[in-house]
Amino acid sequence: MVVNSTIVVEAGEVFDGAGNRYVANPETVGDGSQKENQKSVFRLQDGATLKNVVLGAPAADGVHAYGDALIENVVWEDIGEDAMTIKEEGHVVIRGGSAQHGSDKMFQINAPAKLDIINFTARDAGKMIRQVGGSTFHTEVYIEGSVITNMNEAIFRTDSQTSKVTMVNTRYSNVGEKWYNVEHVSESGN
Ligand code: DGU
Ligand code: CA
Ligand code: CA
Ligand code: CA
Repeated sequence: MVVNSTIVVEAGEVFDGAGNRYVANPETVGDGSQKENQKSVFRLQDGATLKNVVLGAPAADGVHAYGDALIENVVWEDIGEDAMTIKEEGHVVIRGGSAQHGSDKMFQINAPAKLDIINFTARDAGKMIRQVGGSTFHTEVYIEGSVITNMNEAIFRTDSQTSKVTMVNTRYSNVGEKWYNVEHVSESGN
């Protein structure tokens, strides 16, 4: 279906897309280019769940999370400006699903957060995870049971000396520097 204005998943609610494909109206939401200020296809309020959704092209500015969120079995067929942005402090869990074809970022962290990525397939982007440039807040990234291929720059890039990444039981290849400026890395079983 064509999304003409951002779909808001209210606090604590579950949006189950039942496997349907959602594409942005390029005129009103965003064309999926690298232009900033596109709107998101989905906006997740605190405690929202988004599941069983396919984001087709154009995917505009993807998914915006405002607080805690569960993003389960969501497939980005062609990442837009980016795939998912943490806009407000919270704990965001991405479980299952995949994302591909990003010109630059896949997951963008713009507020202090925990981001867990479990059983996810990430391929073909600039970097998988970026903490907003120049920020020094503390973020914790946890990656488990995932497959990561073809990142030009890194899996995680940050400018914060306190941010951490843990990666376990994950297969990866051709991921650039892997950890770009990350001071605290813990890995096992990869
Ligand atoms: O270059 O503000 O990529 O949320 C700085 C920009 C950048 C953000 C970010 C986002 O940090 O636009 O899409
Ligand atoms: Ca951006
Ligand atoms: Ca793309
Ligand atoms: Ca963006």
